Amino acid sequence: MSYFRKVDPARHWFSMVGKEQKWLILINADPDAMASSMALRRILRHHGATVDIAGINEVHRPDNLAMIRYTRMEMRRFSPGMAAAYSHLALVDSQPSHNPQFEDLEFSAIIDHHPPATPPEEAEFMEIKPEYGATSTILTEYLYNLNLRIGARLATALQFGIRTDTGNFQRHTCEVDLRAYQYLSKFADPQLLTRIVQSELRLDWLPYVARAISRRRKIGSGHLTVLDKVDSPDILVLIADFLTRVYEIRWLIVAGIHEKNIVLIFRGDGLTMDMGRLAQSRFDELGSAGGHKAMARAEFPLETMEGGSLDAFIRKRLQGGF
Ligand SMILES: [Mn+2]
Repeated sequence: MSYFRKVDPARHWFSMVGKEQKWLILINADPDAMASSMALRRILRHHGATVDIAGINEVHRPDNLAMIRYTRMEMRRFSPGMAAAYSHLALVDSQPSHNPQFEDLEFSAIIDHHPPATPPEEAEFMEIKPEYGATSTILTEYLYNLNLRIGARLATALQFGIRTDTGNFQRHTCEVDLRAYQYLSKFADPQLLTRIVQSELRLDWLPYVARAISRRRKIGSGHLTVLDKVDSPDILVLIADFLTRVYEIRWLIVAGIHEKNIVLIFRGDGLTMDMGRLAQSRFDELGSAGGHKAMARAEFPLETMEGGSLDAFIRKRLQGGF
C-alpha cells in the first residue's frame, strides 16, 4: 500500500532543478514554514542546487527557538537586497500576497496550504492545498515520492510543523496530516520532539512564574493568582497553562496588567465550571470577555478598576459567580 498520493508534477519539476541553480527559500518563520523550508532545501540540494533559507521575521517563541537550535536549522534574516544574489526564489507556507515583503518578488516555486489568493498567484511550479493542515504534510509527500532518506532532525521538524499547525490534530486537519505524521515517526527522534515542545519558558519569565505560584489563592472551587504588570499577555497564558498541570487545581484565573489593560486568563477542566460563561457574565460589560468551557479570556481598560488592589477588584466582581 502506498502511503501517499502520487505527486508526478512535483517530481517532474524537481527533475529539472540543476547544479547551476542558486535557490533562496523565503518564509514567514513559524514551525510549519521552517520545517517545510528545511524539507524543500533537502530536495533541491539532492538535485544539485545550492540553497539558503531566509525568514522575513524574527523568531521569539522559545519552542520555535528550540526548534532552530536543536534541528540546527540555518536561517538568515531576509532583506530586499538579498534576492539578487540568487537565480531562483521559492516561497513555502505562504503566498506572495500575504506579506508586502513578498509582493514584488518573482517566485519560481510556491508551496502552501492557505486558501489560494484571488487572483491566483503565479509561479513555474505551484501547489496550494488548503485542505491540508500543514505545508509540512505536502513536503512529506514529496520526500516520500522522491524516495529520499529523511534525517532524524528533518523528520522531527516536520512532525513539529504538523503538530503546531493542526493544534495536535484538533483543528483544521485531514487524514493525510495524520498519515504524514505517522510516516515521519519512522525517522524522527521522540526525545528531540519532546525537548522542542517543552521549551515553553524563557529565563526572564521565571520571576513571573515564582510570583504566580506564591500569590495563588483559593477562590470558591478554583484558584486565583494576580501578577500586576507583565511584559506580554503571553506570560499569563503560559502560567495559566502551567498551573492546569496541578491535579488539585480544577479551574483558575491568572490576572495581570499589560500596557493600559487588565487581562484575565481562565483555564478549567471543562466540568467544574464553565470558564467562558464565568468570564462573560462577570467581565464582558467592562470590555471584552468570552471563550468556551475550558478556556476563556477577559480584557478591559485599567481605568475600569475602582481603586484598591487588582486582587480585591477581581474577587469582588466574581462574588456569587460560583
Ligand atoms: Mn502552515
